[in-house]
Amino acid sequence: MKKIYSSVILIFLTLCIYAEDGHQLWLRNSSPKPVNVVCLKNSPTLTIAKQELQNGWMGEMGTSVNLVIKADKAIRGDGFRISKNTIQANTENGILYGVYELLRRQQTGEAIQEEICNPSYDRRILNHWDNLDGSIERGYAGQSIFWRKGSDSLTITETDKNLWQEYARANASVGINGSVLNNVNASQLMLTNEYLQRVKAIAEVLRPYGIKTYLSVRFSSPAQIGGLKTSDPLNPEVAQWWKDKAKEIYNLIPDFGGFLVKANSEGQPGPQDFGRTHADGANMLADAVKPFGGIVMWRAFVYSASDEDRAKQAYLEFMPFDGQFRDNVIIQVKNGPIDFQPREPFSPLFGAMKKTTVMPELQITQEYLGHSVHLAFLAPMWEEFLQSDTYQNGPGTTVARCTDGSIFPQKYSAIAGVANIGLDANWCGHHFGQSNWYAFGRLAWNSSMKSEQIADEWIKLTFGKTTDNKDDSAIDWNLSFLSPVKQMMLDSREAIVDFMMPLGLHHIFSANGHYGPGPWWAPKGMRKDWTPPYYHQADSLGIGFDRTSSGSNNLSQYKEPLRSEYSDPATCPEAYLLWFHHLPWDYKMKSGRTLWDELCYHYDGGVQQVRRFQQVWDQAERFVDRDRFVHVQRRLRDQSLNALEWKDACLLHFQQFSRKSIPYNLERPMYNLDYLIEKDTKRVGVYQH
Ligand code: GCW
Repeated sequence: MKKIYSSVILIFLTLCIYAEDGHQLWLRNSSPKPVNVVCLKNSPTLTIAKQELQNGWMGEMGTSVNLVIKADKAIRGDGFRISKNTIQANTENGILYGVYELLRRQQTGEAIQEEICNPSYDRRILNHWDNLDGSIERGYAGQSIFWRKGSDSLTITETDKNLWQEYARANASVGINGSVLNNVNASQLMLTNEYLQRVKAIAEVLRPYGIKTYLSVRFSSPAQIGGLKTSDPLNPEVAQWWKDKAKEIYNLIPDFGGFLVKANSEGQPGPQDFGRTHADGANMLADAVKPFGGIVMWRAFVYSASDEDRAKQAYLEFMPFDGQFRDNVIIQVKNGPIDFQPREPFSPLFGAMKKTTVMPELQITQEYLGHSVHLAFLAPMWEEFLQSDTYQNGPGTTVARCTDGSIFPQKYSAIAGVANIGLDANWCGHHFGQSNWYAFGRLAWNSSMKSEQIADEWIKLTFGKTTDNKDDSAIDWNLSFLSPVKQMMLDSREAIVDFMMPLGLHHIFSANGHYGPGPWWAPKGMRKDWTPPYYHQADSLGIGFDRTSSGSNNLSQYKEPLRSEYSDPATCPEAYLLWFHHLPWDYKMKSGRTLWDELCYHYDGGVQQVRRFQQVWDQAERFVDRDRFVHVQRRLRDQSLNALEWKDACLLHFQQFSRKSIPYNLERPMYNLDYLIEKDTKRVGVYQH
């Protein structure tokens, strides 16, 4: 009997050790040592800071840690000065960030010497594309954590509050200090009092963690819910309606951040519906929130069905208004000029708008990078973007420096990421999707961080083991787990570029959810710029979009020397070649291969790379708990299959134009094109999520 009991206990303990559903994210530390925290002030935020230290201290046992709020000119905004046993900051939030930094360093074994850490951007904001019925646009991790449908949709439960608190804590631990709670395709209901009451409740949970709440607003709200005849921004009653609404919101949420607006874009209402401009619309809203210290983030994601190259349109629409926006308006610009593709050059608006505050918008959710199926670590993509040189004020005018306030005078600095969070136990669908939430926070805090460092931290925090322990098992862990898994993460985005759309190809997705390939997809009557052939332009002569002066001349929107460098195929980086050029199939590449052969090598290389990722992960089995191991293993298998579909679909489709054979040393196609097209049309298989 005794024996049975002990085996039951053993099984139970084993299950406890092994049952990791990922809900703890990178905050898994559970064996703290005693610590004595000294802080002369008290507040909800400081209480959290103290508790975090007590619950997570891994430094010397019994140390006294001082939390000191004291003005210091070298510390900016919510920055902090950190040392082994003191955190000093100008603000309470700064103390909290310092605490998380100290704990992170203890856990990862990183050195702690006295140093000041200041944030790159003042506002580090998540954009949730969450609808009020609980669904999430481009969300792949379940329903919304904020909204739900049904008769109890507005009831606030303890479960809701606990989840919001966990969410707030995770954000604060990486420095995120803002959340836009609803989709940019906004419902007018968002601004009704019953929904605002729920916003108030959410804001109350987020506040002690230093997070401001923002809302996306629908421009036609005055007419739709305010009983007005129009929503014309120059109509005084409309302006007054927004002022009153702002007042109502600030009464409920005194530290409310402001509005995010998608206007006259993809069917959303906006000032142009009334013959007014983006500046008219944004300024009217800015005036409404100004007395309360609010901001308006006005999106530049606009493109009409005109014949103009889509990549040029945002620049054409917004540049004429440079300098005409109020100082509390920020123009929110997606990293690339089209739409969150696996690789895009930076949008030419960065650095070009010199008299207007501009903020980058990144997409954390993997709309175009394999949803929650593919393993895609996005820090390398964001690093590439933030460090891109715009040359707008001479060499070194990187996107990061154009937007963080170090070059242009600006009252605010901000960066946004479209969240990948939902009700799934592990928050992000894919366990590795968490690394992108983490990476966004880290880069928003310090835009010059290297992807390698971010991956290193994240793996250590998420999959265990500290490095200060130099015994054999730690060495083994570093060599056999940390290194290969880190390399896999660092290579993962490029692998996706290779098997989906290498050499500057873009937007050749099936319309079917932006997951699988669809280079052929062009139904009659469809808007041209919503079909892949518009982007790849494959014909018997070659492939690619000519954006030089002989084509759409999108390159005229970039500053020299980039314009000339990119205009000449010989000096244009090959990663952007077909983004800017239409080239013959036998164009000679740097490798000496023809363009066609090079394309084949990239597609094949991407597929082979995912198969190597499978090998890396399978060898990682002994270091990972069962649940998370199997979860990632299955997804890598699906990714491998999807990669093969991409390769076969694209090469077989383009081959109809190139009429060249796939180099014989490469793996042969395994699918028939007809099958893949039919599969796409019928929406079957892995396309469903
Ligand atoms: O990437 C596209 C998406 C839309 C999204 C839009 C936008 C919220 O496919 O789902 O709408 O961009 O950014 O507004």
